[in-house]
Amino acid sequence: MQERLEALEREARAEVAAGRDLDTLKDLRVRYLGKKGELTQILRQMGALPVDQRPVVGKFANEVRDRLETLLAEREAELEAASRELRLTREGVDITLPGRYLPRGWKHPLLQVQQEIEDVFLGMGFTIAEGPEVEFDCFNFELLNIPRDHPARDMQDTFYLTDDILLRTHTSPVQIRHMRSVAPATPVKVIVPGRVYRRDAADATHSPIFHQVEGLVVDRGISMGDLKGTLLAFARQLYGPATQVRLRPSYFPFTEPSAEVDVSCSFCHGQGCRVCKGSGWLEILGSGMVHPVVLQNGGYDPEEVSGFAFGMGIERIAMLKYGVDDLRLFYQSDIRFLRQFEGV
Ligand code: 2NL
Repeated sequence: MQERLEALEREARAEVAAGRDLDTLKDLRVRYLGKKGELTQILRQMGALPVDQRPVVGKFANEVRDRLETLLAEREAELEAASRELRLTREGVDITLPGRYLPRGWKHPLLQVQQEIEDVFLGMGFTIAEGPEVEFDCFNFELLNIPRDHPARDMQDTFYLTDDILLRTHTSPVQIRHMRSVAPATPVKVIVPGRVYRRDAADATHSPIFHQVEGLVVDRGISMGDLKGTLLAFARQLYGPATQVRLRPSYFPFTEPSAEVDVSCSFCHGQGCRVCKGSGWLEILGSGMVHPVVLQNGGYDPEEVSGFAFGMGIERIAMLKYGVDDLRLFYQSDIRFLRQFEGV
């Protein structure tokens, strides 16, 4: 019986040493040490031994069991360590590799220019107001001194949604709304950026959707000098400190007098070039002293206060700033065009 136990131990040792994975070892443990395992089978036959041999053989059998137990545990630990080592190698991170760059976007050039304009006026104490793109006819036209039969309505062909609701053709209705919400005691000093709509065919300089920044100042004693000084300061911050401005007489129904504002061409410094078409001047905005009727419609007494207003197209400012000759480029989402404004 002792010999059978020795043979069992030899056989088990060989198999455990040859075991290549944890599952195999589990099977071996069951086969040799389990309840129905080979060691148990042998011990069952102890009854056939002479009484005096039983303790000796029993002790030996327990020693075999302990040795096999230890052996299995050691081999299991070995295999576990090896598999952990393999997993760590596979999952290993090379912390010396450079990181992956996350793709990062940037502001659309029109938004960049809009925010530059906003920053200049914020710096002069203006606040920013916004309002609806879908407007009532009266806010977009009537209250701005543009009655229904007025030829000025033809100046800006309009998208109508119903008889009296339309897509705003300028951001002026927001200023009207603003005046009516703070008049008559509170002075006004706002700019209104936003999207506007006109029924135009698209070409290099026209788009049915474009963007404006308008400004409005209303207070006691506001003069044309305030208008010119404000717009000169604006032009010099946007185009450089050597920039000159000139005012040319013009006409808008909501201002009187009205003036177009030109800046000296920043490309040729007034010498005349392709961008300014040889004139040395670039037209950047329209402006004027707020018409008394419009002040009244805004809730102010034109005998007590006066004001100036101006409006500029963001697309036009951006085209002049960057020498872009076709406004449609701003809307075509051509990444080769837009990439040029990354980090500007
Ligand atoms: C242009 C000209 C202009 C205004 C906009 C305005 C607004 C109110 C009252 C009076 Cl509430 N005027 N806005 C005034 C003059 C010119 O825009 O060429 N824009 C692109």
